[in-house]
Order: sequence, then C-alpha cells, then structure tokens
Amino acid sequence: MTTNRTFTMIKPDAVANGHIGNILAMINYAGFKIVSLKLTQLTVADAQAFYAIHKERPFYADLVGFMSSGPIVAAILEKENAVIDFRTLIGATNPADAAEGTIRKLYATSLSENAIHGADSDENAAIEGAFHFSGREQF
Ligand code: RTP
Ligand code: MG
Repeated sequence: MTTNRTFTMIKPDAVANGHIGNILAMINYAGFKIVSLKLTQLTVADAQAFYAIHKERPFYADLVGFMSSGPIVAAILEKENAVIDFRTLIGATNPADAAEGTIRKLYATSLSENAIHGADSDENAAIEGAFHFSGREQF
C-alpha cells in the first residue's frame, strides 16, 4: 500500500451540466485528497497534445473538439492506489457499461461525452499533472 497520485479532468459536458460540486464531493467521499485544482479550458493544440496517444484513432478529432469546447476542472488527487481506485470510481469508458454508483454512470451522457477523465498509469498521471500544474500549484 503506497500513497500515490492520479490526475483527473471533469470534462466539458459535466461542467456545462452543473456537476462540478457533486463530482468533487464523490471524489472526496471516496477518500481522495485534492493536491491541485483549477477551472481552465484546453485550446485545440492543448487537447491535441494531451490526447496525442490517440492520434491514430478514428475518434481523435471528435475527442479534441469536445475536450477544447468549454471549461474543464483539472485536478491532481492523492490516495493509496490512486490510479486504480480512481478508475474504479469513474467507471467504464462507455456509461452504458459503467457500474451503478460510478461517476460516469451518474453523469456521463455518451461514450464520447463521458463526464470525467482518469489517468491510466502512475507514469501518465505524473505527465498529465505536470501538463496542467506547476510545482508551486501542487500541495
Ligand atoms: P479517459 O482517458 O478520458 O479517462 O477515458 P478512458 O481511459 O476510459 O478511455 P480512452 O480509451 O483513453 O479514450 C479517451 C476518451 O476518448 C473518447 N472515446 N470516444 N467514440 C469512441 O469510440 C470513443 N472512444 C473513446 C472518450 O471520451 C474517452 O474517455
Ligand atoms: Mg484513457
């Protein structure tokens, strides 16, 4: 059991639909400490860079357009087993497959507009956190 960190974004759909407060409450209730937090918006270039790993996928252009379409909440979170436990809390990528009580089951509207992002590894969590936050912004 090691205490470690993950990175999340509340996506533009969930921000636009007024779910920031409820989602942050679920994150806190699940035992995550907020290390960094901001309301921000990705430019198209930011979204292309952030999701570069998916650039050959057919959904890449839609994903970049969606993720740069409005404000997001970016956060670094800390907890034992943060990456894996957070992906459990958010649920499957497609909300139709997400378990009851997960953030995506409650707040996602579709496969492409699925309310929240969770880093998929410790390494990517560190890269994604550094993309959004300076050292001074990580508490
Ligand atoms: P995320 O990175 O946002 O936490 O999501 P994930 O790991 O569950 O899913 P990933 O495979 O990394 O896909 C990134 C995001 O791309 C959108 N997507 N659209 N239309 C499609 O077939 C499709 N597939 C994926 C989703 O917004 C997904 O979260
Ligand atoms: Mg992913």
